[in-house]
Amino acid sequence: MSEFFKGIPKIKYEGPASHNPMAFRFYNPDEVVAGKTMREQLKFAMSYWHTLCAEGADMFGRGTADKSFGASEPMDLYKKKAYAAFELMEKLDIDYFCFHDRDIAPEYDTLAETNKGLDEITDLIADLMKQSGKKLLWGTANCFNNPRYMHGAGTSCDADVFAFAAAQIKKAVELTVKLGGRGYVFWGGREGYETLLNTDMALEQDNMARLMRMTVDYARSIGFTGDFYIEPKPKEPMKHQYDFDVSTALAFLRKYGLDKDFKMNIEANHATLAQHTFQHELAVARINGVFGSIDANQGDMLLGWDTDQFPTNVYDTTLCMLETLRAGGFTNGGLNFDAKTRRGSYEFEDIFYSYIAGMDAFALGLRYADKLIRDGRLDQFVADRYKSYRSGIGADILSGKATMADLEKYALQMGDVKKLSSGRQEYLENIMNAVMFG
Ligand code: XUL
Ligand code: CO
Repeated sequence: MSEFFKGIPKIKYEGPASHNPMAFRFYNPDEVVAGKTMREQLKFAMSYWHTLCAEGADMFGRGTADKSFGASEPMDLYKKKAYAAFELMEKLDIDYFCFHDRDIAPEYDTLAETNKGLDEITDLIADLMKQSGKKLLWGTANCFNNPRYMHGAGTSCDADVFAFAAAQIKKAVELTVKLGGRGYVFWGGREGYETLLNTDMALEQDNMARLMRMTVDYARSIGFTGDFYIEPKPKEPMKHQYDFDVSTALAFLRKYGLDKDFKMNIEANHATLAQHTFQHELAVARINGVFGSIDANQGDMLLGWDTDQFPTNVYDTTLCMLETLRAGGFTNGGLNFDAKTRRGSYEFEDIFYSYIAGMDAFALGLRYADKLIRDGRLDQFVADRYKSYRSGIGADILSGKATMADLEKYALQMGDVKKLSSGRQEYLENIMNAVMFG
């Protein structure tokens, strides 16, 4: 197969002093950080949709980047995308990829014809995976792009649409298993509403859960042992999406008994759209045992939509990796760059610069998170802050020994709370800077 990214070499680690734009300065795949190689800690994945498909179109203009790869007819185009995908992963030293069904093969007029195309392309992808050793992090079905999903997929008011979505997801699960994927994602792109005036919210949510339960049961029956993920997002494209944030998605999973099979796939820009920090969403998942995988990107705080930029903010990547290390690292999950080059960054080189920037930003984040943990001052501060629960009345509260009456007696004796400790936020923020830049 011909080379698609001509003139771009295999990207190697050259260290912080390097001025070579086609090199890593901080990502050194085989260096051990926090007990594992950076490659194992970070588990970078390429997003098939942004990388091979998105051409930079926005609401006001068509695409600026040409991703036709010199192809003239649909199947040829998607075969070329597959070859290009593996060339890109090889050159960037990325071990994993993620895809939607509609990213990898054309959608024809009938489901049968579309599925035939998927079979052919996944045979090719399976071969390329075997040759290269690249792995599938997760697969998913695109149940939001086609007009049939205008009212939702699993939450559509039309049972025919529910059936079609189920058939599409069944196939996507089969392909995920065929390619050895360790995860399957549900992102409810149209699972929400524009107005409650036309919406039966109770039925829609019950149906969404039904579809997930059917998917889990079917996937387990064909040997899928990986994780299912919900990817929370509060809005866009819908005014309100049911999987609003981690807390909301978790309540949904628990209500329908899906919490044993599902974890979260947390995306930075979705967190900020929900008015949370990325770290908040990761922490909520971690403390509730549903930390799964990450869609790595960043938003623009001056804009109110999902800009899916490549992540370069090192404070955010550091706090993300801090939560990831605290969660014990990734098991089936990893860091998928759900990110696209800006519309003006339209050349193939820009895709490489973007991935290099994102990978280096996360490599720095991992290095700094490890330093912060080894430094120990942040963790020690938090442990000390709650020390009143380790003895006396605090210990009695935690053990359940103290009753309301006991606490009243204690409070009456105290008269009032004497002295509180300072939260020391600025002191802690400065410790973070000292550890990162010291
Ligand atoms: C959309 C988004 C999706 C999911 C997979 O905002 O993040 O690309 O990651 O469907
Ligand atoms: Co995403």
